[in-house]
Formats: sequence, C-alpha cells, structure tokens
Amino acid sequence: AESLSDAEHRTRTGLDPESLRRAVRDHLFYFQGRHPATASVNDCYLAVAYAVRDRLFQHGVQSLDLLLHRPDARIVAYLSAEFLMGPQLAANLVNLGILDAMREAMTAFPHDLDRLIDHEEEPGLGNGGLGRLAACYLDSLATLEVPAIGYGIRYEFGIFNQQIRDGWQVELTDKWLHLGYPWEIARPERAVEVRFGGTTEGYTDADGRYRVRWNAAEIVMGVPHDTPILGYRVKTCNLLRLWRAEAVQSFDFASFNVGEYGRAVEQQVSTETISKVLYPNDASPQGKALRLKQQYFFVSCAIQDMLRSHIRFGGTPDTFHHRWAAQLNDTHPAVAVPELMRLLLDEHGLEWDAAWEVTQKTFGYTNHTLLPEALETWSVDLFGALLPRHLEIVYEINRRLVDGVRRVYPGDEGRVRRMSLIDESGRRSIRMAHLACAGSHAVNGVAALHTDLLKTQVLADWVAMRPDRFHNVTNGVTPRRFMVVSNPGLSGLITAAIGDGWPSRLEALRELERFADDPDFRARWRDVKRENKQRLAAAIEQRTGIVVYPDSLFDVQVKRIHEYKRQHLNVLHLLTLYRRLKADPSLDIVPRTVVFGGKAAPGYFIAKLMIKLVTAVGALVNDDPDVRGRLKVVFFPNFNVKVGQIIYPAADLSEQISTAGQEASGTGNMKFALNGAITIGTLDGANIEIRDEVGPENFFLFGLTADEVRLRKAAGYDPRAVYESNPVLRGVIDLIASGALSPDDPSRFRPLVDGLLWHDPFMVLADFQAYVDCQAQVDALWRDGEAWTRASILNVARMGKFSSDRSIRDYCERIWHVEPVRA
Ligand code: 7GP
Repeated sequence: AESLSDAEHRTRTGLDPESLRRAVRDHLFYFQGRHPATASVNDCYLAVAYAVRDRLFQHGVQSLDLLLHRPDARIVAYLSAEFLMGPQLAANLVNLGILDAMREAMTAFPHDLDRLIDHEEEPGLGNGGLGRLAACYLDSLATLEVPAIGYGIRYEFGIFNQQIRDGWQVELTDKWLHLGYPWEIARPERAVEVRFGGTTEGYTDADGRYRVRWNAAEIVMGVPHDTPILGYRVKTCNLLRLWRAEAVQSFDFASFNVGEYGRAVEQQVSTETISKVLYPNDASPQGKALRLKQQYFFVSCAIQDMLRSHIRFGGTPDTFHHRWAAQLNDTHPAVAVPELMRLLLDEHGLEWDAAWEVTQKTFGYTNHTLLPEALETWSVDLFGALLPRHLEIVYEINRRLVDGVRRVYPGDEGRVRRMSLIDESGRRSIRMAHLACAGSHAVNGVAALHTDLLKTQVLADWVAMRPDRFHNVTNGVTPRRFMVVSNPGLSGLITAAIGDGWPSRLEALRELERFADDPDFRARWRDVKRENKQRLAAAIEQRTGIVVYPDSLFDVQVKRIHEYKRQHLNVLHLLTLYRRLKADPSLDIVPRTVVFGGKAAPGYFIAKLMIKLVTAVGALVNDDPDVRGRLKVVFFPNFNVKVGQIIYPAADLSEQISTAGQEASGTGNMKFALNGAITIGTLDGANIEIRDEVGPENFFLFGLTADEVRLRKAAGYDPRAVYESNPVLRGVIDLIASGALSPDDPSRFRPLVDGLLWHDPFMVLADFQAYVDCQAQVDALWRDGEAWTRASILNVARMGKFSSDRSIRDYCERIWHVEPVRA
C-alpha cells in the first residue's frame, strides 16, 4: 500500500486521478476546442497525451536542462539514424506510475483509456533490431538516471505500412504525423545550418598558420524536435532530439519575381527531401546520394548542437570529450568522425593531434552486423562531391593510419590495403566501418559470438593493432515496455509472487524459480498465457479472417524477412507436418498455430517471395478437411512494435533459427523468452547466452554451429546431395516445385527452390533434418503440460541478464565512463 506522504506527493504533483481528469479536460477545451461530451477518440487521445507530456517535461526541466549548467557531468549522445520508439502513451503512464490513476480519470470521458491506447499510431522511424535497440537504450539510460540525448532524423515518413494483398506484400506510405504527434516539441530557435557541396580553399590565418575554408554550395536548416524520455519511476527525463530539414529561405524571390513560381519552390522541395523518408532496407545499404545527405545532415546537427552547448556552458573545444560520450549506432553516423575533426580544426582552430585526441576520446562504435553486403561504403566521388572538406580529412586520417601500419608491420602491403579507409579495388570507396574504428576509443559487438567473429574475421587486423579497444556488450531489451506495458497479466502474477522491484532490477526474476514446482502457480501461469493467446487469436481473426485455436501450440516467428533468418526453413517444417497429415489424416499430432510476421525490403525479391510462400501454404493448409484445424498458418500483416506487444505475450514457441554466425544478436529472442515462450534456436547471436542462462534443458537447440557452417562451406557444400539423400526433404521441396502451391503460376516459387538446391548460402537444407527432429522434441514436451509450464517459468526466472539496464550499465562502465546523476 502507498504511504500517505506518497499519495500527498502525487496530488501536489498533479498525478492523482482528480488532477489528471482536470488536466485532460483543460487540454480538451483549450487545445482541441472540444467539449468532453462531443470529443472524438483522437481528441481524447491528444488531450491525454498532452496532459502526460506536461508531466514529463516537468521532470525534464529538472534534469537535463539543469544538468547542462554543471560542468562536471558527462552526457551520453546516442547517434542513430533510426529510433523505433513504439507507442508512447502506455509506456509513459507506466514510467510515471499513473496508469491506474489515468484509467480512473478517464471514466469521466466518452472514450476509456484502453480505447485511446489502442488508437495510438507509432512513429516507425526504424527498420528493425538496430532502431528498436536504440529505443530500449533510451528507456534504460533514463531509468538508470544517466543523462543522455538520442540524436536522429525526424523522417516525415517512417517505415512503410505493409498490407497483404492476394498473399503478396504491398507497401503503403506511413503517415505517422497525419493526426498530430503530441509527444514532441519543435524548437525552431535552436536550428542549425548544415552545408553541402562546393569547394575548399587554403588560406593563412592571422597567426600565420595554414587553414582550410569550405565554400559550400548548399545550405540547409536542421530544426530540432524534442521528445521527453522519462525513466521508470525516477525523476530523470532525457531527450530524443530528432532533426527536420528545412530550406533556409522558403522562396527563391528572384525566380518568384520573374514569374517562375514553380522554380521558386523547387529548391525548397529538394532541401526538405533530406528528412522526407526512412530507407526501408534492413542491412543492405543502397549507396544513394540522398542517404549520405541524411547521414551527414543529422550528424552535423548533432555535433554542432553538442559543441554549442558545451561552449555555452563554459567548456572549451579541447575538453569536448569531458562533456560528451558519443556512441555511433553502426556506421550510419560514422561521418561524425570527420565532422568533429572539421569543426575542431577549421572552426575552433585546434591542431590536428589535439583534435584527433578529442575525437577518439569522444566516440565509441557499435557494429550490428557481419553481413558483407551490409558493411557500408561510399564512393569517393560521391562523398567528395557532397563533402569535399570531409574527404580531405578522411584522406589525412588515412595517411596517418597507413603510416602507423607500415611502422608496426614493415613491408606488409597486404595489411595496408586491407586496413586502409579507402577500398582501392574497383571504383574507389570509403569503408565506413574502418573510419568508425579509426575514430573511436572503443569498438563493440552486440553478443559474445558476434564480438568473437568480429574480432577474428571482419576486424582482425584492427584487433591486432589495438586489442584493448575491442569489447562485447550483449544486447538487452526494456522490461518496462516488453513486460509491464504489454503483458499486464504476467506482470501482475510475477509481482504478486516476488514483489514489484523486478522491472528495474530484472535479476530479481530469479526468485520465481521457487514457484516453478508450485502446481497452483503453474495453473495461474497457464491462465495468463491462455488469455494472451485469446487476445492474439481475436486480433488474427480481425486482421486476416483466419480462425485459430488458443489451445493449440502458438509457434511464432516475427522479425524482418531475410534469407539468413530462414523463414523458409520454418515453412519446410510446416509442409513436413502437412504431408504427414495428408498421408494419415488420423495421425495424432500436436495442434499448432504457426504465426509469421515481418516486413521485406521493397526491393528484396526473394524475401517478398517468402511472404507469398507463407500465405500460399496458409491457403493450402488452413481449410483442408484432412487437417481439421490441427495446423494453422498465419501471416500477421504490418509487424511493428505495437503488433509485437500483442504477439510476444501470446507465444509458446519462439523461432530463432538463423544460420549460425549470421544473426549478430537478435533481441526478439529476448522479448519472447521474457514472456514465457520457449526458444527453438541455433547457436547464433544471443541465443547462445540465453541458453546458457535458462539451461539447456529449457531450450530446444538444433543445427550446425558457426564453425561447422564455415568448415562445411570450405569443404564444398552440396545442397543437391542433401536433397537427394533425404526423402522427407525431397517430398516438401518437390511439393513446392510442383506448383501445387501456386496453381495460377506453377513456376512462381522456382527461384526459391532453385536457390536452395543450387546455392543455399544459408544452409537451410543442411539444417533441415535437425530442425524437424528438434520440433518433435517440442511436441513431446508440449504433451506434458506441467513440464512445459515449468520450463516456461524457468525461462522467465533466468532471463534477468537480458534487461537493457544491464547492457547500459556495461556501456557506462566499459565504454562511456559515465555515472548516474540523481535528478
Ligand atoms: C540488427 C541485427 O541484425 C540483430 O541481430 C541485432 O540484434 C540488432 O541489430 C541490434 O543489435 N541489425 C540491424 O537491424 C541492421 O540494420 C545493419 O543492421 C547495420
């Protein structure tokens, strides 16, 4: 029970139901101009959001704003081209501790709180794992009371909305701003200028020193938009600061005056294109000029903003790194390295060595993928045309780097070529990962295996030269959003058992272990899961028309669609089950509902074909009288954070089946296990660490290891031979190839089948039998409901390591060297 002083404190700070009710009513009247009786859902949503935002800012004014006046505090700047924040209302209410109070307050209005939460659209300013990780980290930074700002781009259009039409993915524009976005506040008075193109020239300054001036050809304004980020039940409120590109002058008056109205706005349109749309490619950059412009745009805004506040509050350029610890979320912001150098050298007059020391001490670099096609490079020509001064600086960084390599390894020109920032094979290009390594004091991977592979393969030469700069920081996810907000049933049950400290001290979940053998607790655990499955079943029927049964095993794979993630391996298993049932309709099988979800990059043909394959299998299986509802296949459209919050709590089985060595970490794997799903997975990414924590007996392991994959490939992998020697595999492959799944176009899936038979770079066929056998073990455990529930409880109890709070503590200690500041 709450103490009296707590309740008093709430009233005084406007957090009690009566104050909240008044605040919502005021916002309805004064912001929306509506009377409660006639207010629409959106009116009520906006009024509630503003009332909540007021309370966030109240905290914010007391933390970050005051902090800037304290010269000693170090602030984290998380630089990321993507922040996949998810819906804000419920998460903010939970962090403020007023979810119930607001629910009560809203009984006086025509729409209840849950209706408003459901109405909210999310800002989809990210593609997948990397963007969502950034959002989890902001939540944890605030919760741990570490001052931080997330810097990124305020895309007008985020990740596309996915519709499924006739089984195919169709992309629709995401208009997340169309009903108004109440969580942010624009700060036009803090706009900064960003320049592009033009030329550079040398000159001698007043002290007789050689300097460089950049005469740019284009100027763009960056306007910051701030969203407050409140920690869980603390007073720290940090900031997400996203930049929108705006033309310096809306009209070119010269053109306007001669009557060319169209020409007059052209420049404005082209400028504002910079923050127009998020590139929808997960892990395969396109090398387009606009993308480089986006990267430089937000990075330049961020670094200028950081320098400005540092100096305004009494700092000097040479102490910039005392104030700021900046993290590069993959290489998208890597141009921050030459940008900080440029500002320190050209605008603040530092010498090279001093500027370089500040730069290296400022930055850390996190790598998120080993996929060769995902390692960003920019053609030297393009880079030089847009950023001529930065190209000079990159060349100078490289000259010194290469000198260093030659000093340590005389005569080893192969090594020089491999480590150079410039790839000289073919069209010359800048290797952004090398630039990020060169400019950072710390480089990290996102799970133990990934860091090992990074160190022994992709960045081995860098490790040889600077071994102590490499670290592992295993990813984590926020238990506030992914348990408290999205799974109130389970959270309530856990709190009733072990108290309410676990959301900010996730290791405390261990105390659940002693309930794993308690029959009563197990029964309640199952009840919660069943309710969550009913909710998902209703959502599935509403969105796809498919009826599924909550008593079946919910077997779920949601994530971006990619060959390395092997959604097609899952499909091969499904078809294996289907063929068994067709051969013997009276077979006693475990009823399963197999749910898929995820977006495919619009230009990734095979990924889109995989979606069509899933829906085609659904069409074949779902209404087959021989199947009798024992197998259901669902493609849940438009997977995003909001959909995830319905799906993770309802899953029994979590599919984490990437080819070993390919998935850097995975974070969905953590969200599932924290909600009581048991994982079927390979030894890849963080799966390895999850299995170590939950115990091998509570994890379904299958497949080749990363080493075995490598050896098998080196020995000359022949997928055709696997196909020939396995009749079950042959059966399913032949079924797909036969055209039975695509009667209107029998050769539709040929590219997929041929890819598997002749290349199979992700070893789908090699792992097929192990996967099918492992799924049989899943069935066996499922048939023993008590044993399954026990394993489910133990999974949750042992997942404490995967809170993003732990990850952020690791970054603070090992990479950023920052301390919490109590607001
Ligand atoms: C993802 C990785 O694929 C995933 O394994 C990891 O959990 C996540 O980052 C967070 O670390 N990578 C991306 O989302 C991505 O876009 C390209 O990588 C740079």
